[in-house]
Amino acid sequence: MTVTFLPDFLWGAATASYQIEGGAREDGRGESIWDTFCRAPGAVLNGDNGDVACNHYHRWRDDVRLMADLGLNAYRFSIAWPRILPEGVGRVNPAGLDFYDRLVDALWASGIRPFVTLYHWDLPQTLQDRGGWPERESVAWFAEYAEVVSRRLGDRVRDWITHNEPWVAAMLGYGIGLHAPGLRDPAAALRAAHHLLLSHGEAVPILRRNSPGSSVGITLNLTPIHPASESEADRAAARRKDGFVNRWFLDALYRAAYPADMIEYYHALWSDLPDFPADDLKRIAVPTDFLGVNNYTRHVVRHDLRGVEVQTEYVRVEGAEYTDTNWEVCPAGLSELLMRLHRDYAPPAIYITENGAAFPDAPDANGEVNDARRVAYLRGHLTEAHRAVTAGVPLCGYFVWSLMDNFEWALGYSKRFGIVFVDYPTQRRIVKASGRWYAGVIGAKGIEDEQRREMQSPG
Ligand code: IFM
Repeated sequence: MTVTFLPDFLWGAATASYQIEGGAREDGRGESIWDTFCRAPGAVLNGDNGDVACNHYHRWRDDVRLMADLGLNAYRFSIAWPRILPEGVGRVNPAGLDFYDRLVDALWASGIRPFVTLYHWDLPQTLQDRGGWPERESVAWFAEYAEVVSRRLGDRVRDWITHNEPWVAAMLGYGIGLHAPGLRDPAAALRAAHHLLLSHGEAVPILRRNSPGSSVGITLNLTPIHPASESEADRAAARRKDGFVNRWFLDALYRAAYPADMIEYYHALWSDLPDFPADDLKRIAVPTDFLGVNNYTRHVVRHDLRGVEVQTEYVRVEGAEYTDTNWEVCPAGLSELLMRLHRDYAPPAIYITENGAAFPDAPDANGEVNDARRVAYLRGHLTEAHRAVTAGVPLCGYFVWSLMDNFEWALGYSKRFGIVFVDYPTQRRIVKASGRWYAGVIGAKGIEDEQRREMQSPG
């Protein structure tokens, strides 16, 4: 099958500040919660940290050239809050702003549209010391940060993402302690989630004022949830999990209300559940221009009273392919998700802001990285994305996660998601087979029929 996207479709790759930049103590950058978390014994696999990462802080010019060589017309990256405001609020660090200023200019000069995420999890440590996201004050801290960044970059950045995956930041960071700041307090996690959403609502008008005519949205991690069986208990478990991960955020953003079934469920679990004022919800549901969708897999769940997350347990699917992070490869889940978002929430535009897979890649004897499984994964997902477009979903772009291998949070450098291989000791970049394949897709504005291409190719 040949699958063609519209000519103005955005073909991008995504990264995040703490995962690639390094330069952790340079040019006045303050500490983030991830710097602290990485020092906690046992928190991150192999004791890895983001001090150097992909050294993008120094190699960014080469990295922009690499993106141009791949033919990308968009690049999603995040800004490190502690580079801009080392103490989180108050004193601005001009060198931090200069770094992103130069990056934005270099991207445009190469014909690459910068998609800027304001928050991809590196909260300044000083703000965590004041309680972090569970504190209502965090909304004002984020608004100040959004103001400073958009005043400087707002004339050139046309696309803003307020937050990346607030579910992960709140639930893994404050609920189960798997991510920074490593707290285990589910009620605090819900407060954090609420403030992340509210801070989004506060930031949208700031970005619109300082960056007139730009598009503003938020990125959520969204996953289709399927019951492991048709039993009533498993179907209820799937609905609960869907409420926990997907509807809690989508309903707040698009319906100005948290789902009633989940409010009831949480109240039964925790007596200290805060009230969520209706006025907050109205502010959260401020109209936006697009929804960013991060999707990697689907989840199959069954009811389990001991389950860590809302009394559910993940079930492994017999015969299915799994990636290196143990996520099922399920391309059909992506079209299912996109069509559901369009039907139930109707965002004016959707971008797939992350999609990709970790596999244990290594250069072969010729120094090439033949990641055939990633090529198959991307081909499958792009084909499903196209199916959704055909069904009327306003999908405007696709960002592969990730441009290059990087720091995979609690899993350190053990998982490789890049379409470009990073040899960490030398910092050499090697474009993987998937990177070359993706460049071909971008050039052709879609996926060409492989058999036809093989028949046409000489020999
Ligand atoms: O690496 C992360 C990214 O920071 C957020 N979304 C999921 C990716 C893969 O786990």
